[in-house]
Amino acid sequence: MTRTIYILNGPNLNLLGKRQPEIYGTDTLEDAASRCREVAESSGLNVDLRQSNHEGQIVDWIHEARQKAAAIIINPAAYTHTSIAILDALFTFDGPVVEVHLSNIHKREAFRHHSYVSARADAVIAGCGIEGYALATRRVVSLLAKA
Ligand code: CA2
Repeated sequence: MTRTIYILNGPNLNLLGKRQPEIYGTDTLEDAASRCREVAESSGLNVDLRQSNHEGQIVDWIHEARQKAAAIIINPAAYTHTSIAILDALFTFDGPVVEVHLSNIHKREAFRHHSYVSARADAVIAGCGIEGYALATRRVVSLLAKA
C-alpha cells in the first residue's frame, strides 16, 4: 500500500508568507510541508505537498491520488466555496480526506462560511494557521492506523 499523503493547495497559496500576513501569517507553504513531514515520517509516511492556481490541475491531482496516495489533506482556498468539480473528484477517492483552512472561515465574510469540500471531508481544521496542516497530518496518521 502507498505511504504517501498528498497535501493539495489551491489558488494564491503560493503567496503564503509573502502577502497579507495579518490574515494568513508569515510562514510559507514550504514551512507547512516541513511540519507535516516531521509528523508523517515518525509514522513511516511521506508527504507530497503541491499548489496550483488552476481548478482542473487540482482535480487531476485528486485522480492521481486514487492510485498514488493513502490520504489527502486539502486547502482548496477560494475553490472551497465554489468547486463542485473538486468535491466530485474527492468523492472518487477512497482514503481519508482532511480539509484545512489557515483562517477561521466562519469568522470571516459570509461567502466563506460554506464549503463544498466539507461534504466529503472526514475532518475540517480552520483557524490554526500552518499548524493546521500538522494537526491534519496527525489525524490522517491516526485514521490510517485504524484502517
Ligand atoms: O483560510 C484559508 O486557508 C483559505 O482557504 C484561504 C483562501 C480563502 O479564499 C479561503 O476563504 C480561506 C485564500 C488563499 C489566499 O492565500 C493567500 C496567502 C497569502 C497572501 C495572499 C493570499
